[in-house]
Amino acid sequence: SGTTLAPYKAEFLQAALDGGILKFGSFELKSKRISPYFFNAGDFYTAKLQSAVGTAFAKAIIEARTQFAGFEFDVVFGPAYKGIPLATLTNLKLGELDPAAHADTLCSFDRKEAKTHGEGGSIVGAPLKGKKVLIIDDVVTAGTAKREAIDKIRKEGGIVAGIVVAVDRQEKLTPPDGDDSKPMPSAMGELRKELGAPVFAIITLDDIIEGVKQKSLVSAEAVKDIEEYRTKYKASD
Ligand code: OMP
Repeated sequence: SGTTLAPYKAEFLQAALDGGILKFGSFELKSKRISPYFFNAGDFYTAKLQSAVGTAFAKAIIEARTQFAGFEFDVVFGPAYKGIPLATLTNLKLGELDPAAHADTLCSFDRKEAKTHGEGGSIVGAPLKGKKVLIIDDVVTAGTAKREAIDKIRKEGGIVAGIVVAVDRQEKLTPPDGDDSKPMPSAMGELRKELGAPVFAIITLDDIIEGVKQKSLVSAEAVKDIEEYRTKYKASD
């Protein structure tokens, strides 16, 4: 039952499971929610996994170019720290997979602390001024980390052309009164509305559940825990 994942999504999920990047257990998130799964993009540290993650981002972006009319960008930008290798690998693979469109696509990242000597500034790589910038990052839960990147890019004179992350956890935002039982939209959905630009992921929580069920890669108990978590925290959009 259910739909089959696109090959690039299934391959990415398999690589994340094989590499121990996607883990099952009990994890406290930045938001303090206790999650039965966690995706750690910092663990893509073998050549094979780096190739897999760069390829998956590049394919998701190439696919998105066919989906969203007018989606174009000059620079792929990775927010420090975890976004830095992700953006670099993505740009490398974009150029390899689609040289006609991406052989000259630019890449840059930010410093956590602005440098006051030498070349100075807080951006390393391609300058952002007047450029259309695609943000590449690991995971979106509440979207806080991505908002910081948007502010930084705008301060540098760049135009945010979109956001692509490895995993969209599809969780609802917490309302101001803290009542998590209320229906609420997702961080990805809110960012999409605010930017009026493509905001997408290689895989979503729905894809993860679909994929692990079809391949029986994960214990039935872990799948049940994740489905319960999805029911509890799933966003309304
Ligand atoms: P938000 O800024 O709330 O969207 O949280 C996203 C950040 O949380 C990521 O950039 C990670 O630092 C961390 N995180 C993960 O890396 N993987 C997960 O599966 C979940 C989180 C998280 O804490 O929500």
